[in-house]
Amino acid sequence: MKLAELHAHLEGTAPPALIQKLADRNGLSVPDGVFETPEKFKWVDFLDFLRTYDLAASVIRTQQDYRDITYEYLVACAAEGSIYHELIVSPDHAAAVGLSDEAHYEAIAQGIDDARADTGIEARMLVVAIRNFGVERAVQIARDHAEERHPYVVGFNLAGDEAGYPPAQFREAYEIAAASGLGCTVHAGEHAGAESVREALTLPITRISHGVRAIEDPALVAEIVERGIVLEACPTSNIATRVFDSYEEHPLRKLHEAGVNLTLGSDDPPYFGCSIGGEYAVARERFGFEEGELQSITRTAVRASFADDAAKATLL
Ligand code: ES4
Ligand code: ZN
Repeated sequence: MKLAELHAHLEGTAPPALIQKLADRNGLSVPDGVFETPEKFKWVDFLDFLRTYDLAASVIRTQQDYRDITYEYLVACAAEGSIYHELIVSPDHAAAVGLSDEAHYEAIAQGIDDARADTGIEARMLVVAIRNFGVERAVQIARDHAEERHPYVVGFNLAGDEAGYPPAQFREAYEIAAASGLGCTVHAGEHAGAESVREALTLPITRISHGVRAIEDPALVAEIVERGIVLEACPTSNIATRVFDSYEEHPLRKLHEAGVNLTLGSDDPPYFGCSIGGEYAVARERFGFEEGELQSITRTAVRASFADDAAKATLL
């Protein structure tokens, strides 16, 4: 069984033990309020999660740190049977610790190359703008990647506070990113509803990060199917952040039955208590997906990935 994942935030893949190790190595203490226990991050709701995430990320400082996070995540995923990952990487987090974009991507690329050498896994990066840093910053990030960029940077995403910053505000950033040849996806339909997904569909995107609250509007689901938009569903993330109360309430199966092209992602695995292997297990055990359907989820992910065709051709 082969797995693939288009939706995990790189800083959000580092478990508490790795965050502690990086802090120690950098002569820092992990800020108060990051850990609930030595094994568990502490957060109470989505906005608090974003705060905790930024505090934990503040001890990730060096190229070695970014290489190690990338390597450790990909090797762990390879052990679960995964073959391909798109890692959401944040120029804002790199800038906050004084790393240039070039140094940041070179370090992550080294982690990808080392993980490939040891396990055969493949990965690429999606650069992300964080909504709550504003429209101008998002435009700047799109411009910064429009002309020259690391060859492993293949896409553009938008994350952060969806409810406070609707998708259409970021149209200019998306037009720049798409025109420059980056594949585009956007967080929508997670902490805001169908209207946010509808707005997202006016951007030049081929995928939506989450998008699952499209289920609130059947005509919108039909449009997603008709346009072949791929949803990067992260069911355990959605339960953890209370988008849905339980797996029983989650629309994964309904979206699949409506004909939506779905992929699976872990989003921020140690924060939400999940992994890519775990999400495939959840799809099988809680949502009744059969082996053939799970394999088609992986094929959808490879097809919808923003990697170049030569890289994709080696995957399936
Ligand atoms: C996110 Cl800004 C950010 N970081 C990590 N996970 C996220 N989910 C949505 N926005
Ligand atoms: Zn996400």
